[in-house]
Amino acid sequence: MSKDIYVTRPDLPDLAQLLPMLESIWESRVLTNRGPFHEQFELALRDYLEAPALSLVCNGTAALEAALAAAQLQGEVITTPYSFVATVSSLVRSGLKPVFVDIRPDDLNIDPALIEAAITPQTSAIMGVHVYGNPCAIDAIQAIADRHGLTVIYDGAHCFGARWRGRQLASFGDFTTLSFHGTKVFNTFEGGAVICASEAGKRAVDLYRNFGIESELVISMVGTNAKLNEFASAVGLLQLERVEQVRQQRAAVDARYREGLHGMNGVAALAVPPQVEPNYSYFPIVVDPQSGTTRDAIYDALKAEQVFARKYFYPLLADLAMFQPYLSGDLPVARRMSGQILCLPIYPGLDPADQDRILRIIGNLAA
Ligand code: T4K
Repeated sequence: MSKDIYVTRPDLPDLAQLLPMLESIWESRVLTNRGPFHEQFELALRDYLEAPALSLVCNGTAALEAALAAAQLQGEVITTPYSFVATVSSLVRSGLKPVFVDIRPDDLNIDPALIEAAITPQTSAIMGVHVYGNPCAIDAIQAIADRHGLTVIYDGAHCFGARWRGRQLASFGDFTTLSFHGTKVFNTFEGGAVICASEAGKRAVDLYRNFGIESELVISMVGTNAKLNEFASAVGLLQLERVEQVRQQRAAVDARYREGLHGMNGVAALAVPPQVEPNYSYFPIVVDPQSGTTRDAIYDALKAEQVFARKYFYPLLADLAMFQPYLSGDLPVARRMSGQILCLPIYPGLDPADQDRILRIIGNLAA
């Protein structure tokens, strides 16, 4: 019987390298609150990501909420229905009203041509998601934001290390949030960061993540506890050394899938947009239901062979009961694509023989 294969398998640094770092934590007893590994990791990450300013936080959801708080938004935020639930729940938890705008079928990101029609006097920001690490229409979104005086926030949970026009994708917008969850292309077990266009933005995130505490006697904003601890920071420092190696290993998996899918009937890999250097964080395929097979049939066939692909992102966020109050208008592209998408396993060390088996299972249905 073959082993279970999941959509991802976390990549870990060498334990022998981590142990001395743990010893130093045990020695110092500095566990959190901007310890030495935190400070080192924050600077190293800022440099690696070519970020104007960066604050570490404890996960990608906290990063979203910190960015929203730092931007001091009110009213409505235009966003996408095609994402992980945290994107929209962070808006609602921050007292903001999500306004859903449909996506483009080619990259599954918010459609800039539809944004302006959704702007009202209550709109304060546009929040796009660089889904699977593919860039939103950055220039078009910025132009709209400039015309209407809106803040631009990107949920960059998928975009670690991806580049667009030679520049780190995470470095665009007023704020970009990152996730270092165990399932992500760069993980610190749990973790995240907010990249800020300004030092003032970083100061606000720094305050927010530490209860709004300025000094022992001054607490100046309603904040939370969203700090990254020393263990995660030590892991992050080691992971940074491995980014390029991991990217290359993922690239090989990506290439093998693309070659194997070539010529299959009704099943295609999502294309990499122009001017993008991918991070290979996900491997989404799009299944054309007119072709005789369906996304769900492929999902089920893989599952029967202990391959656990994932329907990221189905169901559509706008269809979740808790977000129904915010649904206005139709979202035909997002609804259609969320029924056609399937993310195949991709991670360093995925056995090529297992990949070929996955391709054979798909090929049997997409003949
Ligand atoms: N914005 C976007 C666009 C996001 O995609 C996410 C997170 C966020 C914001 C929020 O960031 P965080 O607050 O999470 O930092 C997973 C992840 O939990 C979530 O981080 C991620 N997006 C989302 C797309 O996927 P699940 O519920 O599908 O994860 P789970 O536990 O089913 O894991 C998938 C597979 O990975 C498992 O079947 C086995 C493997 N796995 C997982 C974990 C956690 C392991 O082998 N080891 C592990 O430790 O949500």
